[in-house]
Amino acid sequence: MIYNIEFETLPREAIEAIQVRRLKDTIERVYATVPFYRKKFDEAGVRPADIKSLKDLRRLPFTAKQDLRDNYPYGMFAVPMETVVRIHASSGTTGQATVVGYTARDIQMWSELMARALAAGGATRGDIIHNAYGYGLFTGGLGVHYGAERLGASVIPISGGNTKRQVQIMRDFGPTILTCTPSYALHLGEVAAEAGIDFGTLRFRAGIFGAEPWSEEMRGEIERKLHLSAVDIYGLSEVLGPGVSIECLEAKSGLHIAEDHFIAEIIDPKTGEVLPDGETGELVFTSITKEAFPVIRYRTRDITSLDRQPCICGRTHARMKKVSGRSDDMLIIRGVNVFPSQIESVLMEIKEVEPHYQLLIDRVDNLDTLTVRVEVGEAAFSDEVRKLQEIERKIAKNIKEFLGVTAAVKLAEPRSIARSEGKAQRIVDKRKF
Ligand code: DLL
Repeated sequence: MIYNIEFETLPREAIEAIQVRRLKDTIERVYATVPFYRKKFDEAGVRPADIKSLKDLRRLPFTAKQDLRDNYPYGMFAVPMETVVRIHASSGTTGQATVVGYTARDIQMWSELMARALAAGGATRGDIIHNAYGYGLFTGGLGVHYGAERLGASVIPISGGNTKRQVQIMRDFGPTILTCTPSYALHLGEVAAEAGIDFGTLRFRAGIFGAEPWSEEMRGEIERKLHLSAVDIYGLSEVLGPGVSIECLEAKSGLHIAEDHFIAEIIDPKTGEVLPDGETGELVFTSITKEAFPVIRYRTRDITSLDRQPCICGRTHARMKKVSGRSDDMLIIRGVNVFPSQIESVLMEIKEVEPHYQLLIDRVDNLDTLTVRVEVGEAAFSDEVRKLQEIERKIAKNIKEFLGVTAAVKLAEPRSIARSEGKAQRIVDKRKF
């Protein structure tokens, strides 16, 4: 179902007309209210009046995560604190957390975009949404929550953790839509199985999973194990939270970006040059409706490409490909660039292994080493050692053949790799740079 038929199906020219108008307003506003932007624009020699078309956006400087850190906690806010009604922060796993704020109108806009997203993922007023994204500073829990209420669905605000209890609630309350990270979805499946509950007997129809990269193969695994249709939802705190883009249930072919609120660009991460549609690079967002925390050309570090062709579902907003990884998560192993998601795809093709893995990177005698730890299923684990070694060799061979890197593969016992309640931590890089 299309939640906002008027805005989600606008012809391209109309989308662009809205974008230009809102972009001009935003640029004027941030120039007047955020000293950081005024200084950057002055240094680049651009005045708000110079921004007359979407192409002119390119004249503006980028904003990076470091800029937000330098202005920690509230330096990038464009409104006085009295009008800020909510504060969130990004997880901060890769350094100091960044703080973001919302006015009452921002929260309304976010709820609208999340209602659109949930509807695109298959939710309706009649659904019961089991929301296992974490509630708190992380935007996942509350973002989905407000969207679910706006849509008129019933939301179970279960948050992450306490997995055994979650499984009981799933059985007793009959939820029909599951929202959580893809790694936590798999964990819920395992814990349900341990408790003797078959996901196939639950009422779930669809799952709306995101907040971390997951491959097509992982989607297949989740759909098989959890007996539901899985769609991908994307977002980041700095730009909004969840709801920046979403796959539609009909096509599952790229994530529709809410283009009436965000302008997306793809750039070459090295040169900053804007790349044409279809080319892969770093995703950059400019928010054009946010009041408290507008961002101008924010570099997400996420790697993807854009497609502006209308979708079979009727939505006209540009689609971004499933994110293949972050430019700062890209592993460079002896000079070869590899994304963890590519390794995931290779692993998921091997039927004996489970979707739980860890990548350990180290440097021994000045040479990078990659060790892939992956769990085997119960059945394979009881096989002879020789058979296990054969599986290890097969995985190493496939990684070498498809990705060009040499990896040491170590099969791990079932359930031996730590499970996550939110974003999975799959990379351990011990190299000192
Ligand atoms: O993860 C917001 C969110 C919550 C999205 C719930 C979807 C569902 P942050 O904690 O700020 O915000 O992390 C943002 O997570 O730049 C990506 O690198 C990654 N990410 C988010 N969604 C996806 C996805 C939330 N669907 C960072 N695929 C982003 C791949 C994703 N990566």
